[in-house]
Amino acid sequence: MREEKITYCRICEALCGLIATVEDGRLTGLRADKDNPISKGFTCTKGVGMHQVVNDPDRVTVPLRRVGGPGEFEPTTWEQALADIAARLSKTRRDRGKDSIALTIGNPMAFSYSAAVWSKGFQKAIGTPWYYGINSEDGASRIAATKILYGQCAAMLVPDYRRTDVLVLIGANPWVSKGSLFSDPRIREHITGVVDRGGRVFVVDPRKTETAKAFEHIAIRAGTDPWFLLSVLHVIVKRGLYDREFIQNWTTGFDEWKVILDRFAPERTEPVTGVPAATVAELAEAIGSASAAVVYGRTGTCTQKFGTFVNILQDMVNIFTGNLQRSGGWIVPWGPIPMAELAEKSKLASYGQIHTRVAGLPDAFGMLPNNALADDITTPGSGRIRAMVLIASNAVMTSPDSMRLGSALAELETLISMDLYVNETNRYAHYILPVTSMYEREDMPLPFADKMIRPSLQVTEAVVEPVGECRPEWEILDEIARRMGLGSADSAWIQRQLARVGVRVGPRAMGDLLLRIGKGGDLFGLRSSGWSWRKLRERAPHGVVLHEYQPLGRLESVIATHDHKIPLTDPRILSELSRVEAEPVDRPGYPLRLVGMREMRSHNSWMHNTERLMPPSRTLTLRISPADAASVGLAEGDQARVTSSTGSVRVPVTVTADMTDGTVALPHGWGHQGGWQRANAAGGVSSNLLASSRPEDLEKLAGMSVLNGIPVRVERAV
Ligand SMILES: Nc1nc2c(c(=O)[nH]1)N[C@H]1C(S)=C(S)[C@@H](COP(=O)(O)OP(=O)(O)OC[C@H]3O[C@@H](n4cnc5c(=O)[nH]c(N)nc54)[C@H](O)[C@@H]3O)O[C@H]1N2
Ligand SMILES: Nc1nc2c(c(=O)[nH]1)N[C@H]1C(S)=C(S)[C@@H](COP(=O)(O)OP(=O)(O)OC[C@H]3O[C@@H](n4cnc5c(=O)[nH]c(N)nc54)[C@H](O)[C@@H]3O)O[C@H]1N2
Ligand code: SF4
Ligand SMILES: [Mo]
Repeated sequence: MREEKITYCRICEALCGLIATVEDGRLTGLRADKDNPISKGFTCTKGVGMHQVVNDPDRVTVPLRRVGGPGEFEPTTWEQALADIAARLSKTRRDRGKDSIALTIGNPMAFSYSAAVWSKGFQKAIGTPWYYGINSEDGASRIAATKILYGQCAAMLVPDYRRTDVLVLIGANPWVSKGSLFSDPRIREHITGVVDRGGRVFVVDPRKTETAKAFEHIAIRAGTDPWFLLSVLHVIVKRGLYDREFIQNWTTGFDEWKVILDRFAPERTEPVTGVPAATVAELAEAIGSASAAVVYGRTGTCTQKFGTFVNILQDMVNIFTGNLQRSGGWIVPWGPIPMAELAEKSKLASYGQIHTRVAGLPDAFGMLPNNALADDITTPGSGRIRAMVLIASNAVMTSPDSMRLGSALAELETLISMDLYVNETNRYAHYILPVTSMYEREDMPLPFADKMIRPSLQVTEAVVEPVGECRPEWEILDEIARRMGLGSADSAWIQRQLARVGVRVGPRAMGDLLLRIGKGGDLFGLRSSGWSWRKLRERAPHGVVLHEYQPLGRLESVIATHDHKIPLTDPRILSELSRVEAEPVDRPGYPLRLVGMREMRSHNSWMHNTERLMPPSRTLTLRISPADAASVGLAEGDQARVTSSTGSVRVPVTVTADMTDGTVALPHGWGHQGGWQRANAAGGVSSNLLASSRPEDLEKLAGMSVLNGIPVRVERAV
């Protein structure tokens, strides 16, 4: 039997609508859903190729138990696995304390509403403070910057580029990434729309990226964004392009900044950043004279040495020019589901509420940095991690200093993983439990509900039955907690409230409830225009757009500091400024700077095992400028040796004028040694062998890993 089912993609934040073809219960194809009003027929090659992951013969579809060295597994039964896991975790918890068990969460968890909520519940049930994840390689600095400036990080801001005149993309490549920390499957059309309306789009990036090629590229030396943005602010202030009234009403410390910015004339920073003073002035003038402008940065500015400070400076450009919470500016979006309120109530919207044991690094949104894991596992003392549950994580590939983390994981008494594959991280696990993929589970875009450029709603049912013996993460977590005698893993805030009144709910009932009580909800019949899960499935199976443009909430709700003013001279901001001013520009022995690069056919480390995305012709190369290549005698295809203070890798080069002199780029997530045969055969190296997890090398305010702007040396490999 052949059926077509309406669903949506959950690989990246665009959440594109898809039509799944199911033949005799098997997912055989995925294509764009032209009737989806949010994505209107857009998809990418990964989205429509995901059925090859679902049906991948290398996928883990039965529980696996380690029987030898790392990566040596044999199949076992659920009963055996669950009984032994519960016994081992119970013993560790009893003998060594609740804080001897940690959870480590990977990126795909954000896309499963049930797993995201139940993982927090499991943490609560165990009673451990240790919940690690990839925020430190992603957006912890964005969270920290938001908290420092606005006194809250529950409601994150997004660029309202559909109504702006000037958009500045700094450290983001949405033509490939499809945007992040907001959802917009029509991002290309919408950003192109800025220019169509007569506006301008600037792309500040050390590489002439796919996005930069489409707009005005400002080539910058990697890691020098603080100097660049300080100069943009300098010109804005010197030329009186700031919004006096806004600054007066909503900030403190502007006068101090006027004095500070005197030191950052563009002529002074040009030798550091490589950006001509005239370009800085032109950009500042464009932003300052536009009726609406917005600066948006992403991983390129988040995961660098001054990541939080750079995010603050980006916001300061938006703030100085009065573009905060203004149409076409930097805004808190309208959300149909009360996610910000929930995050606030459940104390999830935190920064620096808890700290890692050894290096004392702060949490961001309740998540501790992965880069602290190796020390927190290997350093003796109370609270040392002895057992760990990995959910959708490939930290060894995606966090810095892969080798150090791998050997630390090998020391754990118990390591459990829930994943689609045997990857480079869970090869050290004692058990790998098979989980349902996105097409074997129902879903709603809970964490993204308040980050939509066009506020919308969509839900999906599972389109096929679980492959093999796969189970959803939430059920597994619940069952382990139950067998450990801890009740269940449904102890997230909302569920605890319901449990108090005697209602125990699974994910579906919880999701429906959140939907119905939100601004887009039917309030259980009180609001006839509102939605419930059932009504969405019946009347809007392709999804529904609730607002074509963002309704703007009040500024008071964005700026939640005690006086409702943005503290521009918070001591943390000023201490980072001092560090920037003391920073030596050149690192002896490491003349170049390494940055990352996302590719259309990769998704971090986990989509390298299908024929569609990894044809035999595809290889990993280092991108280098013609001048830098010539200076060390490298020609196209030659093998280079790239060396940082942490590690050294050998990789062939692509010589390209897309690279700014002084910066080289290497995609991450390659160099596989897992159970994925095609990925292993594709070769390459992990760029994170070059990144440091030494505490002194991390970003100061959020503990970010420095993945962009790593000082390196490139030579001809012998
Ligand atoms: N050098 C460098 N490193 C980086 C980055 C960079 O730009 N440069 N980017 C960073 C960023 S932004 C991120 S988000 C991280 C990602 O880091 P991770 O989340 O650690 O890595 P992924 O490659 O996304 O792999 C996630 C794992 O989840 C599994 N998986 C997929 N779907 C599911 C599912 O539905 N359930 C379960 N249980 N498992 C699933 C996959 O098989 C894979 O093993 O990488 C970071 N690392
Ligand atoms: N195809 C694909 N799409 C993805 C992903 C993927 O792996 N593949 N991953 C998803 C995830 S998890 C995330 S978080 C998002 C990330 O979304 P983005 O951040 O938009 O993605 P990147 O391509 O990493 O863009 C970062 C850009 O910063 C630039 N850059 C590096 N260093 C510097 C610097 O020092 N200064 C400046 N100004 N720029 C710098 C890089 O050259 C790069 O172009 O993408 C998501 N989408
Ligand atoms: S852009 Fe993202 S959400 Fe859309 S199909 Fe591609 S991977 Fe899926
Ligand atoms: Mo990410």
